[in-house]
Amino acid sequence: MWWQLVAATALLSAARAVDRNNFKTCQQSSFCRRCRAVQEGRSPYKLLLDTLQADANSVHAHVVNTENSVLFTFQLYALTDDTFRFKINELSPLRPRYTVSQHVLDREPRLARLEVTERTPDYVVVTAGPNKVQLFGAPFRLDFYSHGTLVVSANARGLMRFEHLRSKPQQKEGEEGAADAAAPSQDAADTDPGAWEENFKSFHDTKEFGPEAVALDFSFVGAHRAYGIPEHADSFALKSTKNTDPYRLYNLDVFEYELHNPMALYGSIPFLVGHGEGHTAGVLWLNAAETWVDIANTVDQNVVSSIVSFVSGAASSPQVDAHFMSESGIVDVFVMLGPAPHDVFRQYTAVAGTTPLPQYFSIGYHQCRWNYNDQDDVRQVHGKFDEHDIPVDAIWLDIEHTDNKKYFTWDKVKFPDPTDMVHNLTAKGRKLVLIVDPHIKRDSNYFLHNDAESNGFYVKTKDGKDFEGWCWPGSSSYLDMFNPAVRQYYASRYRLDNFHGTTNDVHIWNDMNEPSVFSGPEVTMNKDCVHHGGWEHRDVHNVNGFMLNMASYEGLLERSNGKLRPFLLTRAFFVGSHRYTSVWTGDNMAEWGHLKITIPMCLSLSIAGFSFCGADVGGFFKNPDPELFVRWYQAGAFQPFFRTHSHIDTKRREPWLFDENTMSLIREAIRKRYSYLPYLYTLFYELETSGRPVMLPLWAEFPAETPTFDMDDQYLLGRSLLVHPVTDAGASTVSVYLPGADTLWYAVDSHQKYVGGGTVQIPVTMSSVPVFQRGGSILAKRERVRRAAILTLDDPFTLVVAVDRNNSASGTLYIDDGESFEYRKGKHLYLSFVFDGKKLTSRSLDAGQLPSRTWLERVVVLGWSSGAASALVESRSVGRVTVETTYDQASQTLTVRKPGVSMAEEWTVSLQ
Ligand code: NBV
Repeated sequence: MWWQLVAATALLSAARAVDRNNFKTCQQSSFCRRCRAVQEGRSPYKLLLDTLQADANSVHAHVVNTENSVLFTFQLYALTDDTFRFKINELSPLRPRYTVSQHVLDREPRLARLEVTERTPDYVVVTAGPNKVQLFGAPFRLDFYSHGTLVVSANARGLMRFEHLRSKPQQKEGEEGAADAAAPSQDAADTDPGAWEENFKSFHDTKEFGPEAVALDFSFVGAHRAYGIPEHADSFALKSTKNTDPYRLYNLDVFEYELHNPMALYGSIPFLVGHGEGHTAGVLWLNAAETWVDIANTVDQNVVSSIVSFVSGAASSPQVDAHFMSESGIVDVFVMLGPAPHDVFRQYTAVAGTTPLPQYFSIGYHQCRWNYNDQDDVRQVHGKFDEHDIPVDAIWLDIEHTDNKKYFTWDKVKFPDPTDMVHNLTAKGRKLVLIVDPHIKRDSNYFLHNDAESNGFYVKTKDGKDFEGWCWPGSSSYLDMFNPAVRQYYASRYRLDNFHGTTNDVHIWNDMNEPSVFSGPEVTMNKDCVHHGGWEHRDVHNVNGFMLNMASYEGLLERSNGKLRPFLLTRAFFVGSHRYTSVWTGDNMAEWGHLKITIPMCLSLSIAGFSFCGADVGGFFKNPDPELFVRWYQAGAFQPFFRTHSHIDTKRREPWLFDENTMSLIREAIRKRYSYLPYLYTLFYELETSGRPVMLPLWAEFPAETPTFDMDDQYLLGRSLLVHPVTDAGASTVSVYLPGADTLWYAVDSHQKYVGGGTVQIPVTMSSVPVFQRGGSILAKRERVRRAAILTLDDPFTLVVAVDRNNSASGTLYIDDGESFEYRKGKHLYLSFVFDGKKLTSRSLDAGQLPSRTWLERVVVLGWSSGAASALVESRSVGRVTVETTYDQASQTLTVRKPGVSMAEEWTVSLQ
């Protein structure tokens, strides 16, 4: 069968390009065609201002499509923190339309007060704090103002389209398709032959409910660029789609994906950030159906006229226009008004939630391969890490560890004693991560299949039968995670007494959860499949992987009675997935272009709430040469999730299989990562508490610096480190843009000082990883090399103080037990460090307490120009002592040796 062929091709890595024929273009998708054909400036939608009513937090009114008189409800809510939400739905739909907010928002967004401050026959103004929305009647348009400035406008171009549910027209005998010739209509939804059924390749989509697309345009006024809407293997700044397909959001398993195109990939977050020199704003289009997004930048091409001119009479200003088009669902939109980038990030996470602090081990280095063959292989691999003094925190097992791809089981020959294997790892402070795919082998000897079949837990076909598709195990069915009983059942599979061979030190990797179905249209589930609640797969496709992750997370949480933080990795994702799991960018290749794309791909995810992101280090397909491999390790070491992985057909590539030099460069890169773990962990804590992404675009901190708007080769890790990995073969220099004319930057290895505000050429050798610490920052490191991250928890810290132009600096450090939820009950330390040019002071930022044995081993002051100095340390435990210092004139580095204070106490170090 042909899908077996697909599976077989997946195993061979001969052909090296995505097979575009497997995936739809917008033209091949009837709703996208219809939505994209809507002409600008002719919107038939009218907001009936005389129906508008207001209460304390919302206004509601009716909208009419003047072409067919269909009525819609319109609701606008003011939310706290400069955010608005509006919803449009049919007033009397033939059946309820799916709202994904019920599944992905973990709590109702907090409402703020609003009032109607102006009413005219043409428009109404709704004010909430410093912001307002001007609601225009005909044509319907919403203008969002932040502190008096127009920043986002909805339907300014009149591209709105809301296809109401309708009864299927009677088909005349002998006629193909369902378009009703007897009742001529202007509406493409009535005339499009793809409206009531659609074919793609050999697949037939029976569209029982007919056309039901929703679409709307948004203009980001003053924005130079738009970012976000992951996942695409493309530049961070979104490109104009005038001459291409729109960016597509439809979770798909795209075999051998290509770079720099708008094709869909494994996950979807329909969140867009518009950024200009003066303002940043965000739009979340909360819809889980297949979605396409057109982008137009006025900065690049004069494709649309700026709406500012007709709104305010002002001369043209930069603008980005976006057009969201979804196959079904409702219009549910959050407009985040900024004004600064960090405001938008916080506003987004106030709606979608933040990432809970991960376990400390999970930000260490992960060793994965499809597959480590057996228990002995696993033992040897982690033994070799010790032999070569390379830290590693987890060994991963791919699908071959199972009994014939039956997840939650073991291949008993290759893994006869998994418990022993896990203990061998944990004895060294390490973990095991196991893959669990969502396809369930239809095998009457498989308990999971039997349970699922007898309880009716599988996703159904439109005829009510269990849906069957082809995947790794052969004929498979898929648990319906939209059913709470299924999620509960699934979660309980992770209980230690249910999942033989696992312990609390075994963590989980959810692959293929788009879901990948080899025999399905576009390698996924048929859209007319039916989920719990009667929802078609069409409605929920993009949130499918999220639901699986949610159930897995619950399972991992429950197995430790809520004590330990679960660690998960996912391939598919949607809005909010970051609350449960980390993510990687799927099946990339051992090519330089794929190394480069890791930065924009992870940045796009980061600004959409998903910071815990990484890519397969070394490239999944093909064999990296030593240079590429080293450079990828160096880059990966500064990305939030750091894991190597490789295809089953590639050569083994554990570091010691390379020449001595290559191995030592890899060792150096991994050790460097470990030295920064305290800083990275602090960033993750601050991600949970403030929503600030771990990986940041430079414009997040330097919003007015236009050269940063199109940057794909460098980023900030937290606010204090600027990272520009080497991503070119044979590089001898890299051009690094150091932002901020008033900002100082220090190369972390040489301590050389640079003044920001331009580009510098940095010479590089194979061991160089160009990373710069920002002047004015203090960050914590741990410099002792251990086998694994959790073994360093009691190790002392080095504080690196990088002074700014005023000789001052500040920073934070977060410490806890690295694994439990006790930190939320105050069992942690969250410290603030302030250096005023003479004295470094440590204070607690909150009431947290931790019986910690950690202490301060070293203070390194970068940019110390006053020569040798003495250091007086004061604290309750050490009293007043003078400690040794050394000074390096050439690099202007003062090192204070062994202040010896406990991190759990308040202390000062004074330099004279
Ligand atoms: O489970 C096998 C692979 C896995 O190694 C990879 O990381 C996933 O992205 N999986 C996909 C299935 C098929 C790959 C061709």
